[in-house]
Amino acid sequence: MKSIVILISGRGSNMEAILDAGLPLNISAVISNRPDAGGLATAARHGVPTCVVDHKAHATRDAFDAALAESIDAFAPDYIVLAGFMRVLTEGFVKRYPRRIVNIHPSLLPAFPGLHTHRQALATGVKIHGATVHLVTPTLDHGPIIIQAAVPVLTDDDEVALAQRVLTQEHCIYPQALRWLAEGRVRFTADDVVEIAGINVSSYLGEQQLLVPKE
Ligand code: NHR
Ligand code: GAR
Repeated sequence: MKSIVILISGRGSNMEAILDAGLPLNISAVISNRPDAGGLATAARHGVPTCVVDHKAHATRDAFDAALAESIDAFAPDYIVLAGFMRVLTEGFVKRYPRRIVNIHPSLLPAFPGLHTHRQALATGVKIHGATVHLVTPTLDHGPIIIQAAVPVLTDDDEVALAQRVLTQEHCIYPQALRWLAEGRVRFTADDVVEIAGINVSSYLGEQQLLVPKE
């Protein structure tokens, strides 16, 4: 069975969805860059080893990423799973784990990379928003896309309401993406586009119910 290490910075609801999904994966550890991350207690409750690599204890991004890599490598995971992990990783770190770092980003990439995606979506006036699971490359939020989920933006939405609607979908698509990785179904075309062996992802997405309000 393949193994993963999950990196978090906060609440850890995506991490918990992954722990609860019964995936055919060994979850070797949860690592947080913040000692006060709520997700650490949740991981411990699930019996998963935890550790903290505090970015504030390191003078540079290179020093933090070196310490993070050392902690990760002790578990020798197949994949590194970013679940609400809030530190941009250096090119050196990303290149150490080619196609082995996965992230969930709360927008329909390539729209709204970076931070405050729900605020960006509301300010732009998009009517459809969502979340993306992708592989991490040195360019922030630009790696090959594994799965996406869409939600409607409703007239009365504020950032909190929209974030909650997206988060519900995140908890569904992240375990699904990791199941495909666990099963060895994730392939890449010559252009680095992801294909899922044996699954038509479009039909999978077609099962989602977008709410279209009546007149
Ligand atoms: N690193 C690389 N190289 N590539 C990606 O695609 C990455 C990454 C590291 C994290 C997650 C990401 C997201 O899904 C992610 C993807 C943090 C920031 C950020 O600006 C941006 C994007 C993401 C995560 N962080 C600030 C920083 O200075 C700190 C913000 C904070 O601590 O609250 O690192 O959106
Ligand atoms: C999630 O919405 C995740 O997509 C997002 O932060 C939230 C973390 O929640 N990630 C980013 O914004 C990365 N920059 P969680 O800790 O409860 O999973």
